[in-house]
Parts: sequence; C-alpha cells; structure tokens
Amino acid sequence: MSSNTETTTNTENNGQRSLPSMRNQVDIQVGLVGDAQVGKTSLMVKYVQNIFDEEYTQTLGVNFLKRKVSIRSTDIIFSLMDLGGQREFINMLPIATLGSSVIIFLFDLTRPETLNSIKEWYRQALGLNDSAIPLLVGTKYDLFIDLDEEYQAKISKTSMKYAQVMDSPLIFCSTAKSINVQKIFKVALAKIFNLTLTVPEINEVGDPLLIYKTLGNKKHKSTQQDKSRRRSSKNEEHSTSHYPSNATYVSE
Ligand SMILES: Nc1nc2c(ncn2[C@@H]2O[C@H](COP(=O)(O)OP(=O)(O)OP(=O)(O)O)[C@@H](O)[C@H]2O)c(=O)[nH]1
Ligand SMILES: [Mg+2]
Repeated sequence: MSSNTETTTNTENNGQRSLPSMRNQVDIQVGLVGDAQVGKTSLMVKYVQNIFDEEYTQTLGVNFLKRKVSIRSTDIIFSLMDLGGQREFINMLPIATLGSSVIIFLFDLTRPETLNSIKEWYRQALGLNDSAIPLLVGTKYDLFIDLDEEYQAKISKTSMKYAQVMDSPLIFCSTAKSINVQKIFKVALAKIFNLTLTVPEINEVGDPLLIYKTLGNKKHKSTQQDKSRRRSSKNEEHSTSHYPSNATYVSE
C-alpha cells in the first residue's frame, strides 16, 4: 500500500478560483485467489466495470484492474490482482499476494471441494504475506439458493468455521445477480483502516451471509495500521491518519 497527494483546484463560486484543496490518494492492492472457475475474474470485472459475462474465459497467469473510490477527501485506488486458479499458475502467487493489503479467498458455494481447497490457498498466500487481511468469499449465491436446504446449512456452517480459523470476514455473493459485490470491498476498506461500517450483518443460514464485525480484528488489523502510521509519520501530507480509528464509513 502506498499513498501520495494530489492538489485539486476548487472552481466553484461562479468560476472564481478559491484556494486549492488537498486530496489524499491511497493505493491499496487486493489479491484474489481460489480454485479455477470459482468466479474471481467475474467478481473483479463486475466490481470495476459493472459487467457480468456468463461465458468462462480461463485466466492465464494474472489479470490486473484498477478502481477508484472516494471517502471524504481521500481517493482510494484499488489495484486488483486476479490469479488464474489452475495449479500451473501457482508460481505467480507472489504477484497476487506480495504487496496486497487484503487477500480475498474465493470458493464456489455449489462446489464444496473449492471450500476445502481454501486451506491450501490460505497456507500458501499467508505464507508469502502474513500481514495481509484475509476475506473469505463464497460465490454464485444465485445458484446456491436453488440447492437443498440441508446442503445450504452444511456449507454455511463449514464456511463459518473456516472464517473463524482464518480470522476472516465471511461474505456470500452473487456476481451474476449483484448480491454483496460492493460490500466485499467496503468490508476490505473497513478492516484496513479500522472504520466502523454501517452495513448490517447477515448471519441466518440460507441468506447471503455477511459476517464481519467479530472477525478479522486481531493480528492483521494492527499490522496494517502500524504500517499506515509509520508512513504517515514520515510525511503528514501523505497520511492515512485522517481516518480516525473509529470513523464511520457510511454505505452507498
Ligand atoms: N451463476 C453464476 N455464475 C457465475 C458467477 N460468478 C461467476 N460465474 C460463472 O462462473 C464461470 C467461471 O468464472 P470466472 O470468473 O472466469 O472464474 P475464475 O475463478 O476467474 O476462473 P480461473 O480464471 O480459471 O481461475 C463463468 O462462466 C462465470 O460466468 C455467479 O455469481 N453466478
Ligand atoms: Mg479468471
């Protein structure tokens, strides 16, 4: 994560120029990992370009997209690194993990073996970058809700257990039906900067789970904040410290 500052000139007041106002810019890298066809590229493209494609195009190596979001006077530039899930690309895992503040671990809610694989993705990714904040995301919720209730309950409970062991927020999403897509990145920002998110949690089995309040608050948070503070103490203008530790991040 790096930060810099750009100056914008306020041209309101009938074209009269007023003093330039400072905008902070913070760069945040996010890695997306998980088995082939779980929906990593689809989620990234939906979040950045608001497009969903039903057709599968295998990712060869690493895809990269950027998106800017603004919180108050700060522009957050997300750099999303999406690693192809086929084993042949595992040697590129460092590209998606080193330098990432957040690593999103994705599994397909309709394929339990992809949840089982999370253990190995987590071990390898955190082995390369143990200060990254993990987020556990179950994909294709639109297909999952058509499966039998017993199956839904089993996957929901197992993924909650994984989330606890990983100390990771848990989010079920559907890229196809735009469920919880934006919220994944809101939770990511809230965890990085210790913001209070006003989005309600969803924790009923069968619903698109969104559990983040009690998860992801231990080791990783302090590491990220310490990094930000270290950087901001070097140069106050480049600071992220204008996010008070209990600032409220209001949802869209
Ligand atoms: N129904 C449904 N299909 C989805 C969803 N997300 C992704 N898909 C489909 O799942 C398939 C795989 O999606 P990708 O995003 O390419 O998967 P990936 O994880 O990037 O796969 P690799 O690049 O091989 O690692 C595509 O056909 C997508 O259209 C979803 O939320 N619902
Ligand atoms: Mg892909």
